[in-house]
Amino acid sequence: MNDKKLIFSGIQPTGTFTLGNYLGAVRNWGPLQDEYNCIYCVVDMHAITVRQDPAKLRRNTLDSYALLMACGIDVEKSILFIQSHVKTHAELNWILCCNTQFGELSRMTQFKDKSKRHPDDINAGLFTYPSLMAADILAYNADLVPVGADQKQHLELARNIAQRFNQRYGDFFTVPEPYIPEKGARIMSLQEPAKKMSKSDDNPNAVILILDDKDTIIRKFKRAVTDSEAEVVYRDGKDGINNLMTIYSTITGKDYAAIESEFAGKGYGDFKLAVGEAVADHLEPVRTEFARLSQDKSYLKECCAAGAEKALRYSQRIVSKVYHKVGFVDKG
Ligand code: ATP
Ligand code: LTN
Repeated sequence: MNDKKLIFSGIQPTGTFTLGNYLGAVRNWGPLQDEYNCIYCVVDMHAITVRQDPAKLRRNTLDSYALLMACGIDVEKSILFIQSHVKTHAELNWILCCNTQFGELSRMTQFKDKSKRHPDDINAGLFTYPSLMAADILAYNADLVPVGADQKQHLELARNIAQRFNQRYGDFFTVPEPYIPEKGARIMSLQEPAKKMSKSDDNPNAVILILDDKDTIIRKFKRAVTDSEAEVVYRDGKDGINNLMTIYSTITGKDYAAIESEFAGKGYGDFKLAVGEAVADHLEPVRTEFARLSQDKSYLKECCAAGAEKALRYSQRIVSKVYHKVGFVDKG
């Protein structure tokens, strides 16, 4: 490759992407392609840390791949692949698991949250999820990882794992930096604005899916939980309105002051409608492109195969060196 810095990021195929996934992560991935070497991954191995229906997971994985393309990832510029297609992730995961502490994993808030949500299936994969995420990143020696704010803790752990490995075996891994957007890094649920918007929320009204049609998007925004005042201002304690203002600001590029004056003297109804329309119009091209791409399954599969081959070639070199460093006998 060239001397540009390397970006790596991943998204779970646990359903259609939400507006949170889009604004916090995926929307930023496309524009990075010109300045960096980019590697993006649909992390199906992470998805099975919670129970998945196999047929649905298969469908969601290919759909997620197509959605990433529809959101602007160009398979000619970036490497785009499915995690389970590239065996180096699982191989490096084991070694990194042996360099991750039980105590570190126990402190992960995502593990605590998901254990609470699935008390009957607190499996070892859910616990070691962050080691696999570190393997995804370190298998390419990525410099930067663009994610939403909720992934900051996992990334800190990936950095610690890299540093620990480097101390034990000699400097080898690049210690990756998080790349978190200033605005949109934490989009909240429309129904419980103190909670993050999440793909796996059971309440469909809490979540805008990026493939929702215009009427659905507007309806969901109209029902968004706000407060009993009637002032469109960004202020502590107004979680619902703050969230809508963040969404509107991220989509339109207007700052909070401009939004406040645009809606001065108007009610929440007008504001919610404006947010809904702006979001729906912004997402329209993504929906159209997804519909086009998802009709051509054989093209998608070709892209997946080509992406996996490139990812394997790249990561194999790094993981072979790791095997040697930890003392595994070379195959010769
Ligand atoms: P799940 O509900 O299945 O755990 P999720 O919606 O949290 O999934 P992930 O696949 O875990 O989504 O995350 C993909 C990317 O989207 C990550 O970079 C994550 O930080 C980002 N992201 C997820 N939710 C939000 C949100 N509400 N606001 C901003 N970014 C988000
Ligand atoms: N844990 C991430 C998904 C993920 C990821 C990664 C993100 C898996 N591997 C590597 C960045 C880099 C999440 O979004 N929940």
